[in-house]
Amino acid sequence: MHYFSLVTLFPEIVDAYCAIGIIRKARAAGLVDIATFNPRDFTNDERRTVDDLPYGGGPGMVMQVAPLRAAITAARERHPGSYVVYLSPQGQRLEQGAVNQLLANEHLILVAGRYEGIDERVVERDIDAEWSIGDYVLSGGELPALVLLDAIVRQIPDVLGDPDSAQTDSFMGPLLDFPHYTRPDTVDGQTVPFVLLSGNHAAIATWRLRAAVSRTLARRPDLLYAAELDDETISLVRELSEEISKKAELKG
Ligand code: 4FL
Repeated sequence: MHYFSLVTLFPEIVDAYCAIGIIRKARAAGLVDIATFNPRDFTNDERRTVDDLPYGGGPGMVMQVAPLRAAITAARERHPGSYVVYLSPQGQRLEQGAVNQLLANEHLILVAGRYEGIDERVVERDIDAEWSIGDYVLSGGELPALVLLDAIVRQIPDVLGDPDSAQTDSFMGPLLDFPHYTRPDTVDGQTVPFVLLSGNHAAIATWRLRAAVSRTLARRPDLLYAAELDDETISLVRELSEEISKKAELKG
């Protein structure tokens, strides 16, 4: 069993997402246990205050230490081996490699903050790691926390019906995914590449690898430089990049 606790002022967002699709099935199968902790439930004042003005001035509000720390502490009590992740624009950029490593924790506590952020003393004392899902501004950390949760749950053995699909998706290898098609074979004059209808599995595998390399070269060449490639892929990269530079010479 993998335990996940999400610390959020908006548990409804988390509950809604986790009640559908792959995550719902993983919960029903007893593979994951997901709970939410709302800092507002750990306040003592009449107004259930969770934030206050920033020291030093400036716009917006900052989440206070006490309710947030109490929520994280309550989450820790669910299950030992807690590892606390704060989703924030100041974190390291999340990639598949980090997702796969985070999977090793028995109990992940994901802390979602509001945009102006949380009191830094929580980061200092209560947070083990800070991760960002990308360089853009959101209204809160709930979506990033769900992005991370979703990415991790998909990697838990037995969660996906087909054990191959976690392996063949983009970013599990060094290449982007190849294009996909389904019935009908012609729609509004658009056809499916003939080889995919041929039943020749070797030819299909070759076409798909070629399409994946060609796409990766065109859209994300950075992935190819970073990766260790097998010999077949290396020779395809050479061949297809020569094609691309010849086309560029003709145009230029
Ligand atoms: C968190 C953005 C992680 C990107 C607002 C509050 C954020 C975020 N990655 N924006 N948290």
